[in-house]
Amino acid sequence: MSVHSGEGICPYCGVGCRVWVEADDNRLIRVNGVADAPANRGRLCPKGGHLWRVIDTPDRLTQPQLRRPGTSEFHPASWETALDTVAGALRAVVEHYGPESVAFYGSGQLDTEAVYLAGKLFKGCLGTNNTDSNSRLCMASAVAGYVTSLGSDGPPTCYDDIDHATCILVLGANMADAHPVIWDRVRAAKKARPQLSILVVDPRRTKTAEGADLHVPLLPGSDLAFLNGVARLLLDRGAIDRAFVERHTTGFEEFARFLEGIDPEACARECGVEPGLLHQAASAIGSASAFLSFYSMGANQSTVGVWKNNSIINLHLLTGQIGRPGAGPFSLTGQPNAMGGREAGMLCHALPGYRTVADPGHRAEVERYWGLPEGSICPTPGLSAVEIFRALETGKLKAIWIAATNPAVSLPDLHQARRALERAELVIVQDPYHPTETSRYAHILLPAAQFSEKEGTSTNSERMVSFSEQIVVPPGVARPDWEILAEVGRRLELPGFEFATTAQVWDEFRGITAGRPCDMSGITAGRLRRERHLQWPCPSETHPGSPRLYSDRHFPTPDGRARFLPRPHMPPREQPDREFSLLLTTGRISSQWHTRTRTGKVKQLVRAEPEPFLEIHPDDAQTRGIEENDVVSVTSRRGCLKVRARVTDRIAPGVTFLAMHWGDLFDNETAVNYLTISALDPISLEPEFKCCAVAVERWEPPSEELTIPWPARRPVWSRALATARRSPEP
Ligand SMILES: Nc1nc2c(c(=O)[nH]1)N[C@H]1C(S)=C(S)[C@@H](COP(=O)(O)OP(=O)(O)OC[C@H]3O[C@@H](n4cnc5c(=O)[nH]c(N)nc54)[C@H](O)[C@@H]3O)O[C@H]1N2
Ligand SMILES: Nc1nc2c(c(=O)[nH]1)N[C@H]1C(S)=C(S)[C@@H](COP(=O)(O)OP(=O)(O)OC[C@H]3O[C@@H](n4cnc5c(=O)[nH]c(N)nc54)[C@H](O)[C@@H]3O)O[C@H]1N2
Ligand code: SF4
Ligand SMILES: [Mo]
Repeated sequence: MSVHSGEGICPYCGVGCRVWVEADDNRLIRVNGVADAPANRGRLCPKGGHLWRVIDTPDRLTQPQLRRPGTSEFHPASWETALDTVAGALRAVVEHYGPESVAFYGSGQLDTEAVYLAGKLFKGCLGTNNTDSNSRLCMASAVAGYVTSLGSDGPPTCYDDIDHATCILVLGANMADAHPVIWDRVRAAKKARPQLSILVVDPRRTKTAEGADLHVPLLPGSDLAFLNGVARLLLDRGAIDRAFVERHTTGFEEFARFLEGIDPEACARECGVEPGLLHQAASAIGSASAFLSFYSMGANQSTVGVWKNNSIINLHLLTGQIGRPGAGPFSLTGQPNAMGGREAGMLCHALPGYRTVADPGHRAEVERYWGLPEGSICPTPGLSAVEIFRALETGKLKAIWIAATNPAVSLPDLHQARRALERAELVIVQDPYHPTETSRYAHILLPAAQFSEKEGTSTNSERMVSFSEQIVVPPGVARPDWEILAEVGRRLELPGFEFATTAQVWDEFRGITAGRPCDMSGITAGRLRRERHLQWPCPSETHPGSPRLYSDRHFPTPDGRARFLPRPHMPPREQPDREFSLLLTTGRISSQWHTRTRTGKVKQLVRAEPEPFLEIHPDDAQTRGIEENDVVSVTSRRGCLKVRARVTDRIAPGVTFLAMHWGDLFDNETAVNYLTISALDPISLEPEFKCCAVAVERWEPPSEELTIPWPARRPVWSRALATARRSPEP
């Protein structure tokens, strides 16, 4: 028996809980919270606690696999063969169709080392900015909100602010289910200081809303009306920090004029709530000595997602509530390393160190750092997530490399996304598991080592950069994501992929952040391995790290001032009508993680909520003859699915809710994204997952089996495949 143990960061949510992992004979046997960890102080939620059960499962992908053209059969291949095939196929596609014909679609679940190398490979060396991430479905609106209002991305706050705040606004976030360990800290603060006021703005009476002093159950998509109404009331009450506004902001006069045209009564009508709720919210915010706001997908996943972010920040600027303990706009990050992805430039407009491809100075700096000729990096942003899948369907894009995300469940308007995957000439999927809904479309499957099987670095919601140790050996020949990317770079004979260790990749990356707002240059690989975690900015090796940004009230805009941005209310893209008379909103439940490739295998978690359900208000159920547990069909302009009804007054009349977790690998065609709309925020290009119009009816006949047709065409890279096959198999 060989018991060994080590520490890592939970690979689920952006809270970033530090876990202590124990293994016996290379199998995980226990996961506990680390007592002195700054984020979780020993706590874990049930997903984290059951983590050890999801690593060693029968569906682990242990060997690279290649698909026989025109069939659904995969056969195992050696790494040599698989990597030669990937390199040969990418080279063939780029030579035949040009660099814009390939894309990398990654995720906030890749470690920073992998994201950094993906960017270097595609943006630096292959010459295409088509690298995007599922963060486009998630944090893109928050990124653009911070950049436009404050001058740079990066939450200015930290978790300890909870202990200093006197008023906490939670808008479009269900913290009790989605960021449970942080919600525990909010609850503990409330218990210690009952005068702390908690406001929750959410169309549903969630567990989070139940813990609030004030719940505003606004209609999906009406947040701008709410936020502008509250801002107007703050102005009327004189609850404004004039000195802060004068010294540290621009655009106040224009914003005040805009607010003069705002009628709080009309705003309340737009939100479908009593005007008194807006007055109560303004009173709580206006009288707070430290005002902290948390927001997440209810703000971001909207065609006005960036504007919602700007309008939340407007409230903080009006009241001077930023850059000091207990105050600030705190966008909650979804995934364990979505922050790292932002820092390393995964999004299609970005470069490492919060740089952009559009900025000639930024391009030149990165080209120099990478030792590439001037002009190597393309000056125009690449395709974003939804655009990638649109371009795959039209044939503009030919090849896609997908890592650490399951787009065949998580993209909006899923029938479109699946048509795109079917049409693609080359699909490479890099995942620890097979099959997944996405891996079934792959031509080449690359087995990824996952949590506890590799070392790596990630950044959580509060800018805390943390190191995770390798504790066990990956199954079969699975390898860390960064190693796979580096191997392909070397096979393509590209410069700059000669790394022997994870630490070398990290040290190269941190160097490129020097002098940038997310300066991590003082966070060396050695320091991270000794000190375990450090908060950026951390510009030197003796710097202790920074819990907060903007403590000096200086913002990274050209004039050093934060900007007021007047943002009028705009309705969601799709409105209910006679045919599709209800609004559908979507989100999470506490026991499951995204598309269930891991949490769906833990019976203790599955038991909590074994199957998908539609939340519908009793009035809407009654008019449709629907009773609790009836199977209902939910239909939008894009698709239809059948689930059981949960009749509840936790949701407003006219609104329905489905969780995003169920797909159709283990489940029966119940992916919510068959229904959702792919309308995008024009600035952040984030889709409107939180609002579309649906019809709901009672349903009886049995459901049909799902079949996915396999592509039959001969792809342009099939020669590469044929050559590669001749090399010996394992
Ligand atoms: N258990 C669990 N936790 C998770 C995840 C998971 O899959 N499972 N995923 C992680 C990830 S990647 C993310 S991004 C986060 C997301 O974390 P959250 O954003 O908190 O989660 P959601 O449930 O998507 O949405 C939050 C709330 O927004 C509300 N909402 C819908 N429309 C609107 C609207 O127009 N306005 C307002 N104000 N509210 C609205 C919904 O009713 C819902 O309660 O969770 C992370 N944590
Ligand atoms: N309707 C609706 N749709 C949504 C949302 C919503 O609120 N409503 N939310 C959106 C948001 S915010 C998000 S973040 C997305 C999430 O959507 P996805 O990213 O598609 O969901 P996951 O199930 O987390 O997929 C992660 C994949 O990575 C694999 N994986 C795990 N660890 C590793 C690793 O170390 N390396 C590699 N290579 N692979 C690994 C897992 O097995 C899994 O297949 O969904 C989006 N879709
Ligand atoms: S709160 Fe998030 S990071 Fe912490 S254990 Fe739960 S899922 Fe993991
Ligand atoms: Mo997310």
